[in-house]
Amino acid sequence: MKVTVLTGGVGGAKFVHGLMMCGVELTAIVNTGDDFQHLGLSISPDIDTLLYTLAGKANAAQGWGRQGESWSFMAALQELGGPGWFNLGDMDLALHVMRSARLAARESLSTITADFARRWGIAAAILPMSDEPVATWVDTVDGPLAFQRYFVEQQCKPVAEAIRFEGASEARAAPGVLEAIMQADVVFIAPSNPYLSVDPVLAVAEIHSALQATRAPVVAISPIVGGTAVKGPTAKLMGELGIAVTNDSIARHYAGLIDGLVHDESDAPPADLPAYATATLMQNDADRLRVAQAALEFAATLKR
Ligand code: FO1
Repeated sequence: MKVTVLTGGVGGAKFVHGLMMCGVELTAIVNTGDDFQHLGLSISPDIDTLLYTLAGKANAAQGWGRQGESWSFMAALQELGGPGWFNLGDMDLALHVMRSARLAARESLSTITADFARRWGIAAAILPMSDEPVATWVDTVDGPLAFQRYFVEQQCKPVAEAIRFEGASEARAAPGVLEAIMQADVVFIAPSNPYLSVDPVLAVAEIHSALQATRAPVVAISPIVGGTAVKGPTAKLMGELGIAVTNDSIARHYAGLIDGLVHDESDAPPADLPAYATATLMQNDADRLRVAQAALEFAATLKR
């Protein structure tokens, strides 16, 4: 069974891990809107979070970076007056250095990412949404912030007014992305932040069109649990954008793209859309497998 999933951030990675444990033929299309240049390094956080999660190397408690990490680089960096706001662990740094060196040697992000996944024995295809740069910007009441400045340095505190994806209108889908959507038996939108982690992927016009054209049912997993979002700024952001934190809002956000919504049993279902209620909080591997299995069962009941 061919399963394709659009994902970004920590919540998305957990769901993708659940799907991988189901043993399906899996392709993950990953948000690159969080990517940025830092100290001359090309950083791709959502790709890295997914690689670490699927390779069993993730620091699950922290949500990003590797377990068992050391921080000698950061200490030495700051002795030299370097920036301390974005933490690069010693092992994590090796990945950023290797990716940056290979990008400088004109390899594509998708080629490099596939090689890292292969080296770590990951049984899924990990595709950046695009090999061309797309940068998420958050327009706040204090002015525009590049994503990592908003998310990490400012800890999502500034009040957001709008979100933009620079480069999205020129960006083409990375190799294999459109085929993975068109040839899938089912396509999922992972329980990632719709506005910060999924929208950059949908902003690549070819991907948006493929989701409308595919014969596969497209199913979203709601990021809302108990009237709020599990981690990160989703609920706060929805409030600031004047969007009610409900599954109706999520369904409306993906209107025209999705055929069904999996949501937490503590929240009301969306109106006018097939829905499936279950416990969607993923606190361990068993939860991840259970949620993925429930989503696959629900998707099997939907036809386009
Ligand atoms: N998130 C933080 O909150 N603080 C950090 O210092 C931090 C460093 C970092 C380094 C590499 C990496 O791949 C991700 C990192 N993240 C950090 C997470 C990053 O901000 C991601 O964009 C979020 O996970 C949202 O997708």
